[in-house]
Amino acid sequence: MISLNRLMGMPDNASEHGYTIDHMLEFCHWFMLILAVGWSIFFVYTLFRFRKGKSPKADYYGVRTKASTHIEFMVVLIDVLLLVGFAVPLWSKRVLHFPQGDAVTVKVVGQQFLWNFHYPGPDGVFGRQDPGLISAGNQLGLDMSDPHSQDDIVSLNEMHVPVNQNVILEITSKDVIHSVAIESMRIGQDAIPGSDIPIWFKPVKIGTYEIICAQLCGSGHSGMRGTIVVDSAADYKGWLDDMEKLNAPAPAPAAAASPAAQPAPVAGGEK
Ligand SMILES: [Cu+2]
Repeated sequence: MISLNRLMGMPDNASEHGYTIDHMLEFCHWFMLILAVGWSIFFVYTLFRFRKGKSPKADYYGVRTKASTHIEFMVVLIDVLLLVGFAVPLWSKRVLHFPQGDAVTVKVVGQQFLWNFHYPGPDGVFGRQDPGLISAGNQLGLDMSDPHSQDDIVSLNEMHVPVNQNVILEITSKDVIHSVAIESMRIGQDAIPGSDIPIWFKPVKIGTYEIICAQLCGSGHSGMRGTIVVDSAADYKGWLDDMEKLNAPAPAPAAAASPAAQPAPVAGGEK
């Protein structure tokens, strides 16, 4: 059967739950197509049926038949079914049943015009942050005096996640409202300053996919793109190890040689 989702340019699904959304969208597209064709035929029919020579005097009530009442009832019934039977249960599963245990948690911080992806590092604890410490080399204001901050990993515009493992994204923004949209994972969520909003998914296909900002956020909005790389478990670990080395604080120089030594910038923080 022809896939209307694909004809309309939807990228292939790469998440565990995505097929349920695809089924619903596919059904909606076919339903809308049938409605559009049906109403178009009806419209052409009315042009002939109520032409000038045949038309009765215009009134406020029109012509009602049993068939038109049945069609209206069917449309309402299908709309209610879509909402109550599909959309609400799907949505409640996304927001009420978060995975526990082994999920990978990544903080996603939007800013004009890039994405910061913040990992807790080997200790599994996100380090303390302080907006007062934000600088060109420390985009997230990590407080390096906190031991938990020292192994944190920050990646710009590139997020890595392991395949077949639940991923929780905690989404926020540093400036204006942005919106994380990962179409291949069939998820999206606004990034709102002052709010940490979690969403989750389970990637099931290794590959590289696009992350876009879906909320007009300023002159560089169209360039606010990132990538999500779904790795095998081994590749994911390799990437984390590489990033850890890149993010590691530089060895403290001799006090006499450089009295004004600053904490090392987080990786990629100079873009
Ligand atoms: Cu944006």
